[in-house]
Amino acid sequence: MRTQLFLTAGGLAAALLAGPAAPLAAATGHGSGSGDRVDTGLRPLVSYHAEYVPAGATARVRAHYRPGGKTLVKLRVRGLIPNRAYGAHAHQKACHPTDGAAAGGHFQYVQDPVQPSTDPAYANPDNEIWLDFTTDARGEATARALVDWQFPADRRAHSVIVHDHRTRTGPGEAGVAGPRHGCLTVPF
Ligand SMILES: [Cu+2]
Repeated sequence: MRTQLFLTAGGLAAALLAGPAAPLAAATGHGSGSGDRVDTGLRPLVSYHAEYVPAGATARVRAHYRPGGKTLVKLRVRGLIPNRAYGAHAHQKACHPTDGAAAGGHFQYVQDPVQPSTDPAYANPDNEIWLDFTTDARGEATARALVDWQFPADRRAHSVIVHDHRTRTGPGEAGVAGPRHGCLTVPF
């Protein structure tokens, strides 16, 4: 099964388009033993930049692993800068108290052999979990991501990182959203 992850771009597209019915998905599952839902509750965001993620900012992440094989992730934030756009994604590792880089790269369902990944064939909102948002006048926002897959049993995301700006999508810059300002560890 694993070898099917390393395909040409055409094969990759076919594997992604084939969705949950494809053999690729047969080896996947949320597998954490914690049921089909995750809910962090509203928790303090780890801040790496007090200007953009002020003290007292909070976030809540919920994930629902649907029976059909899709994953729905919802993000709610409070206490951020009003009327401001941020980028946000699910990242590979848990939050470090002071080092935003320690959360690693974005979780990718099909992994780009070239890391850090800026190839739109891999760094896109179908293969990663993107949760970009714009805050309202109170500094609050919600975002949701729906993907056609679930975390493999042996490989999953562990955090949501809040970035400086909206996520770019062009070749050579796909997935880029600027400095890491905040983080919430999520037991996906
Ligand atoms: Cu990110």
